[in-house]
Amino acid sequence: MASQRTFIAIKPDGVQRGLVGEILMRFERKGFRLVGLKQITPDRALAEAHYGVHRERPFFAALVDFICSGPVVAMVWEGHGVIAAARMLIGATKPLEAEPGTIRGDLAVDIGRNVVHGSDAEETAAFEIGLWFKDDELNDWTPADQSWRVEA
Ligand code: D4T
Repeated sequence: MASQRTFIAIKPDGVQRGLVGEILMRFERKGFRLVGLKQITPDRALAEAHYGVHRERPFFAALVDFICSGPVVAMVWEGHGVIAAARMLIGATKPLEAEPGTIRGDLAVDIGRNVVHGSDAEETAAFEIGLWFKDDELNDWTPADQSWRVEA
């Protein structure tokens, strides 16, 4: 399994509800490594670019308003299979259908307030990381206990 990077964002509802530590902890405990982290209140251009694929959908305007409504905690996580694994940790888009034990299954009830975003594929991960982060904001590092996380 190859090492990958994915873009994860704690949306304004997660920040307002004081869930930043809880959400971060789930990725950290799983064994992934944090290579980028910042808090940013997105402007409309950033939010519209991020959700550009949904431009024609009826919920687009409300979604952009929501994402721009307050601070977002933007992160890049790295590890073996992290893109799909992060989506599993996050759970289904509709929180009432998300499995207990997932972030949305445990912490959210409304699709428009589903607390966290995660890239859905390698292409979107590369696009979203480039959109939210400059290269020099990302850290290449190896945890000292790496051999206790993955077999060589
Ligand atoms: P994100 O992109 O935020 O990780 O969510 P998902 O990947 O799980 O889901 P998505 O792209 O289909 O939706 C993006 C974003 O839009 C909100 N949304 C979605 C909404 O408010 N109403 C809707 O009907 C849908 C489908 C929630 C997530």
